[in-house]
Amino acid sequence: MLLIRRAFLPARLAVRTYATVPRDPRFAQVTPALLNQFAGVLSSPKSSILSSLTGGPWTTVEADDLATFNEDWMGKYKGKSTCVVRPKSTEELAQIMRICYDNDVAIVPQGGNTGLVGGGVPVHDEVVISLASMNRVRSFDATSGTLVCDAGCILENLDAHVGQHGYMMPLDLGAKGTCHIGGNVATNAGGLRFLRYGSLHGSVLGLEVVLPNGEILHNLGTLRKDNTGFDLKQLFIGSEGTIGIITGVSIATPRRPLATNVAVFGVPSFEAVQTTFQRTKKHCAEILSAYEFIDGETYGLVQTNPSRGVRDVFAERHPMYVLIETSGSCKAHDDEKLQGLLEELLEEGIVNDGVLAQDESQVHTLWALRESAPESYARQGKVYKYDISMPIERMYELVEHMREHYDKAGLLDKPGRPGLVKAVGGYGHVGDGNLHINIVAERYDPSIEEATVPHIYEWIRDVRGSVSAEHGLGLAKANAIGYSKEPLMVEYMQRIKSLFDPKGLLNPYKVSGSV
Ligand code: FAD
Ligand code: 2HG
Ligand code: ZN
Repeated sequence: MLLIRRAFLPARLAVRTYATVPRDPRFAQVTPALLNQFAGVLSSPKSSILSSLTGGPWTTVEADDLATFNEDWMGKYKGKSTCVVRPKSTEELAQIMRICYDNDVAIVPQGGNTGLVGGGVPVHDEVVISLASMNRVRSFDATSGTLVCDAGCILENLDAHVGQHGYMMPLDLGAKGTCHIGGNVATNAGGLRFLRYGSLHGSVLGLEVVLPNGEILHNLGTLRKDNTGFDLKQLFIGSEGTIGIITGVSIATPRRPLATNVAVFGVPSFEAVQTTFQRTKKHCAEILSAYEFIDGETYGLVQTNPSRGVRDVFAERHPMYVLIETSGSCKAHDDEKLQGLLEELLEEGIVNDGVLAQDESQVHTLWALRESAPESYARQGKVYKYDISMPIERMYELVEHMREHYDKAGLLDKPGRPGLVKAVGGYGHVGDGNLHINIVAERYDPSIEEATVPHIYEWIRDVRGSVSAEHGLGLAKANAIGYSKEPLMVEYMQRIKSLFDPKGLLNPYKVSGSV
C-alpha cells in the first residue's frame, strides 16, 4: 500500500457534512425592496424574476414552485431560496451582480441543474441566478470549427447546431439534453468523449465572465494560440461557480467522424477489462474514441430501466462489461478492426462474449446500456455517488472493498439480514481511470454517511487518487479537498477566491478552496 504525502496531510480530516453547514449571518436576506432593485435593471422583470415574495413587478409563485431550482438532480440537496433570476443578457446579469455585491446578497449560479455534488443549488436562501434565458448561438466558423455561444445553451442543442456543418461538440454526457455548456465548463465536465477529445481546459478557447462585483471579463477569444500573459480563462474552467458567472463560451469543435461503431463485450473479471483495454488500444489505435465499463450489478440494474430503450443483448450475464467505441473515416475498415479484436479476444479467452452494432440504431442501443446507468441507479432509491480517479489497476478493488465494508458495518442488505444499503456498483470511464461508485440506499441516512466518509477518501488518498475526477467538489466534497491537494495549494486557491470574490458572495459553502 502506498502511503504518500503523509507529511502534508493530517491522518484524518474533519469532513463537514451537508446537514451541518450553518447560514452565514453576513449575507443579507432577500426582500421585496431588493427584488424591486433587480426589476429596475431587467428588460422583462415579469419573466426574469420568480419569487415566493409578493409586492412587485415579478412573477410571484408558491414556495413549492421553486423546488426545481432548490433541489438537485438526486433529490439529496435542498435549499430554501425565495428568488430565481433569469437574466437575458450579460449586461443584465452584470447589473444584478452589482446589486448583490452592494447589498451583501449571496448567489448560486445555476445551469441545467444536473450537477451531482450539490454545487448548483442553494444551501440556504441564496439567490439562484439561472442562465436558462441566455441560450443563443452567437457564431460558428465552419472553417476553423469554432463555436461561440451563450453559457445557457443546452449541450445537445449545440451538438445538433454544429452537426449541421459536419462538426460535433468535444464532450458528450448522459445529461446532454438538460445540462448547459456554461455548467459543463464550470464543472470541467469530462464525460464519454474525454479519452479522444480531452479536457475542456484544451478545447475552450475563450470565456466571457461576470465577476462578483459586476465587472465583465471579456475573454471570449477564438484564437487557438495566444500567449499574452496568464491564461485567466483556465481559472474559471472547473471553478464551480465560485469566482465568476460564465456568460459566453468559445469552444473548438472537432469534425464529426464519418464512421462510428460500438461493441460491448462481456468479460470475466476487472483484470480482463484491463487486458482488453491494452489490446483495444493496440488494435484500434487512432480510431478508439471511448472505452467504458459497467459491472454486473450495474448491468442488472440498467435492465430494469425501460426508459432509454435498453435491452439485454447477451444470452448470459457476465461479471463485467466493456463498451468500445471507434470513430474513424472508413466504416468497412473500422468494422473489420473491431470484429478482428473481438475474434482475437474470444479465441484467447480474454472476453466471454461480444456484440457489435450493425447500424446506427444498434449503436444507440449499446450506448444506452452505459449512458442509462445514473438514472437506473436513481430509480432504485437514494444514491450516494463517489466520482474518483486512481491508477486503473486499483479501480474495481474499491467497489469490492466498499461492499465488504458495509457488510462488516451491518449496513448491507442481504438475505436474512435487512440493511439500509441495497446495492453497491461501479461503472465509469476506464480509459480515463475514472470510477463511479454508486451506493443505493433505502434513504439518505447519517449511519451510511458516517460509515463512508472519511473511510472512502482515506482509501483514495492512499492509492494517490483524486476524490473528484470530473463532477467537482460542490457541497458534497467541500471539505474533502485535502485528501487530494496539499494545504499550500488549497491556501493559494483561497487567495484566488478572495481576489475575485472578497465578500465571499458567490456560491458560498461550496468547494473548500473557496470557504
Ligand atoms: P449545474 O448542475 O446547474 O451546475 C453545476 C455547477 O456549475 C454548480 O456549482 C453551479 O454553480 C456552476 N455553474 C453552472 N452554470 C454556471 C455558469 N454559467 N457560470 C458559473 N458557474 C456555473 N459529469 C461529467 O463530468 N461526466 C459525465 O459523464 C456526466 N454524466 C452525467 C449524467 C447524468 C445523467 C447526470 C445527471 C449528470 C452527469 N454529470 C456528468 C454531472 C454534471 O457535472 C454535468 O451534468 C454538467 O456538467 C453540469 O452542467 P449543468 O448545466 O447541469 O450545471
Ligand atoms: C457518468 O459517467 C456520469 O455516467 C454520472 O459521470 C456518474 O452517476 C454517476 O455516478
Ligand atoms: Zn462520468
